[in-house]
Amino acid sequence: MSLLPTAELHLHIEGTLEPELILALAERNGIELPYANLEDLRAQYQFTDLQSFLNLYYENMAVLQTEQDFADMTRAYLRRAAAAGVRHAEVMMDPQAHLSRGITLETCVNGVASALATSEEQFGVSTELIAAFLRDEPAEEALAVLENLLAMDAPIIGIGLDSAEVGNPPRDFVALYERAHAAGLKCIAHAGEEGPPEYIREALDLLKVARIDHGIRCLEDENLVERLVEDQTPLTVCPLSNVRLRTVDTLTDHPLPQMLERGLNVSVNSDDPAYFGGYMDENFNQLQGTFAFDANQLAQLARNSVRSAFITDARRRELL
Ligand code: ES4
Ligand code: ZN
Repeated sequence: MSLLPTAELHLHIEGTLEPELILALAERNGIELPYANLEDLRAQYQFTDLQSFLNLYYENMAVLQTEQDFADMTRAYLRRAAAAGVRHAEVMMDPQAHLSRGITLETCVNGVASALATSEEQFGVSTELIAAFLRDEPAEEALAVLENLLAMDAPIIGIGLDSAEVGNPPRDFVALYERAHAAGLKCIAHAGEEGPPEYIREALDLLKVARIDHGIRCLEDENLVERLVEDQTPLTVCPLSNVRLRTVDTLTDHPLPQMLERGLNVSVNSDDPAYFGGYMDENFNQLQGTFAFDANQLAQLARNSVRSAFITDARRRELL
């Protein structure tokens, strides 16, 4: 299958840390990992739900110590994304996951941002950076980190909300999002991945987000679906992620075809590709193998990603 030119809108840069790079950075930084070798590490990648993945995801971040580490991880993603047909990437990072380990905001932000800055020239992939906040940590902490990002004039275009969803509803983060809106930042949030449709409503009504990350559980609420169709709210769906985190049983059971059919503005994204079995191209390949989408459906998915991106109309025209 030929590669579709796409925008990747739902991507956690820490989720692109491949096992080989984890071991190389551990070696470079003299960090002891609880795994003897690559095979041992790879054996950990069997998840039962979101939390079981997050445990390993946060643990593996221990190897990220210097700006160079963050830049190397980011550059590896951009190279791979370009090979997967991605032409524009909006990259989330989790500053709190690094601050809590004693890594400064400057180290993690500048490291990621330095690789993003050369991406268009190096890989033909335009980029934006989004700071995501951990919903299973106190909202006051998130707000303090946002203030620090603003004070250092961090090159972020927006904010997101991620980590363990159930029990950590959007309504707890109203002050954070009010601050972000006032600062002119774009606002997105994970909702309806493991959490109920009500969380999608809260993200829209209380946080006033422009996009929903995942959103697949909207299908349980007919009124919500109608609203999302009417407003053409972008839903950044991650098929391989949903399978690996057992949100759906198998790819065959994934609601993406149904979502497309209903006229929802859905795009395909890789989420944490080093953990979930594939980058953008592999997501499309497996969707194609499972659902045999026709050219129109494939083009619609690619077009949805471009029209939902935080880019200028000029760049949008280049990509459409
Ligand atoms: C995440 Cl798949 C997913 N869901 C929520 N938070 C996350 N952080 C990284 N990947
Ligand atoms: Zn995600």
